[in-house]
Amino acid sequence: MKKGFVFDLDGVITDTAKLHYIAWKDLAAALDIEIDLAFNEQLKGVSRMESLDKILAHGGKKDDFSIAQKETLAEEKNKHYVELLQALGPQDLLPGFKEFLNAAKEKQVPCVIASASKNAPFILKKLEVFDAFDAIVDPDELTKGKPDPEIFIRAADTIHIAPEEAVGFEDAQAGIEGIKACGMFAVGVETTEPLYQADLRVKQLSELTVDELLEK
Ligand code: G16
Ligand code: MG
Repeated sequence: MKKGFVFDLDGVITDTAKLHYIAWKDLAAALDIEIDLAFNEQLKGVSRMESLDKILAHGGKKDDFSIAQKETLAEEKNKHYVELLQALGPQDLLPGFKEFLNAAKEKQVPCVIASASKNAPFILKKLEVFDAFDAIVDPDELTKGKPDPEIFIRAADTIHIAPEEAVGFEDAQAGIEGIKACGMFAVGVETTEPLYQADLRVKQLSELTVDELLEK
């Protein structure tokens, strides 16, 4: 019997990956680095600074910038990304998510956000679902990114349940690995690539009911 739900944001609640991609592609182009959609898959669920490191390594420029310069580049990308987020609204919720969230709230199942994004509170407000969540794990307080289970352990902790009592929803392989590493039940929301190790795999949350997950 499960007692709480832990949601990733990008790829589970809304598809901001395409906006991250636009902002990273522009920044990379200014540095003479080309990235494509296949490469963008590697950035899903990965923190801002780690994403920048991957892009620089991809362009053979891993050691060309100081930490301060990299921070400036990451800030530039984020400024562009936040501009792109301005147009976001409830119409950008992924199919089935709102219905699933409403059903969870009706049954008083606590819901937490476990996203690598520092923009998560802003995005949730734009999507008009911020108030439905009991907590948002602050990525600034974490020592390790996904696939480490830290963010998922922290998420369960904020709603006072054990990881084994929670269901985690993820669209990235690194996220699924983090969920499984702490004994949580993993629902993989598959967009393009297949997700390995997930206990259940769906294309969208409308394929699931709250009741069937609580019984897992
Ligand atoms: C999301 C995205 C990643 C992004 C990360 C950090 O993770 O999938 O591509 O790099 O957040 O975002 P920000 O730059 O806004 O802090 P998640 O965990 O929601 O899938
Ligand atoms: Mg994600």
